[in-house]
Amino acid sequence: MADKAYSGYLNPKYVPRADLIAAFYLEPAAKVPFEEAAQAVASESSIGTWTPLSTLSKKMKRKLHARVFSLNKRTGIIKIAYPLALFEKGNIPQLLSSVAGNVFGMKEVKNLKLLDINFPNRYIRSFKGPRFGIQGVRHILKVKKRPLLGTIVKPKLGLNERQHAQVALQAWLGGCDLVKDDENLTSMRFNKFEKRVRQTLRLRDKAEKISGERKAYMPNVTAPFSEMMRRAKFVKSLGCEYAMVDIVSVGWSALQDLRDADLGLILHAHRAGHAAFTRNPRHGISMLLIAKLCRLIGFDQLHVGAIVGKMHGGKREVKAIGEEIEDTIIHKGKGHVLSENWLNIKPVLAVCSGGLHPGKIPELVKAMGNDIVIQMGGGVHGHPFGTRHGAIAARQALEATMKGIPLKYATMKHFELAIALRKWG
Ligand code: RUB
Ligand code: CA
Repeated sequence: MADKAYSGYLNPKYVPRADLIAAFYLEPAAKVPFEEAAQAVASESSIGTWTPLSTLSKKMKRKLHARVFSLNKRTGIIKIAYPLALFEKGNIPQLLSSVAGNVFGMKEVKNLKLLDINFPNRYIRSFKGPRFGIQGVRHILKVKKRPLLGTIVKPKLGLNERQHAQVALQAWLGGCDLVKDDENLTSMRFNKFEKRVRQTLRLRDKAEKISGERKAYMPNVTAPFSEMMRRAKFVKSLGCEYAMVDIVSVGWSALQDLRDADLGLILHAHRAGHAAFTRNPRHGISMLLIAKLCRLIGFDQLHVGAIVGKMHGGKREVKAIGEEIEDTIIHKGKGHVLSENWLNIKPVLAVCSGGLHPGKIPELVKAMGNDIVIQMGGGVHGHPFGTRHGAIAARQALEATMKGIPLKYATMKHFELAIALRKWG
């Protein structure tokens, strides 16, 4: 490499083979040439610093430095190849400290977004991936084809343990398969974790007996690491199938340990907080990449966005995330910057949630297909006649959608749905 700190990291002729590839969107700072900013990113995220060094042999430098092998000033997209030796296998925090570390704060860049990573096979093989995946979840819940129907107990905070369990019971009896805690409900003064889980699971059993269907509860085990693990083991000991975690607030290291503990729980990932770094199209980390990390680590279900709901995230992006966590071979294009081969890592079930109600189901299923969880909080509990009728309406809308019957015809037979559509459209 030449002596300028950031030179020697650009090689448009380089053809990556077993490297890890990262694609970034890059806007250089004022007066910084695009090539220099690109090389600054490649340097800082691999082996370099602001000045040339005498501490590393030329041979090791050649072996380990990253290479910008593709650079497009018009689109701002650069692709960097990293030798696999730069990464510790099975260590997501280390990966992020490298390719998503110092680079975002460098003065050479004005904006930088990590869009996608292609993981080499050897790296992928160092992770377990989901234990259950889409088929495993379907098998446990005995739902073969249709989307799963879920609800979040609402209000998100405020109910006591008994009220929470009662709301869950009504949702299950109305037709929901899944009931979950909300992201900020953990163990509160007015609603203690253990008491809530015991009472809710008791009513889950009751709902199964009455309805003849499988029903599941997803308690939120989010907490400092050792307490989170204790809560996960506790729910498992009571015969609960799931644990739900707020992946961003809990952090990657804890997520890996939770998965690696192999407790036999279906792991549900709530992504609250992701938009702090995924939403800006020019700076941060893409939600697509967050989803890839969740699949590698081994979450069975992940919130991906609902397209037609209340949260940011358009059709192209949400569909691409859905494909990324579901398919084995990912091709470039249509929202995927890089390709991927997931080998034998199982597919993750996409959860569509946020601002949904029965009237949104046909459009959502048309965009996302059947392998999703359709989750609605307000869209069930906000029904004018209450939770039970709200869940009935949602299930009616889902069954009609599966039969290809337009909802406006379905309302002629189903008054709960008619009331829901009158309220929400
Ligand atoms: C939805 C809800 C979830 C959001 C999060 O409630 O509580 O936290 O889905 O967003 P409601 P995302 O159905 O009443 O809107 O799923 O996009 O991560
Ligand atoms: Ca929520």
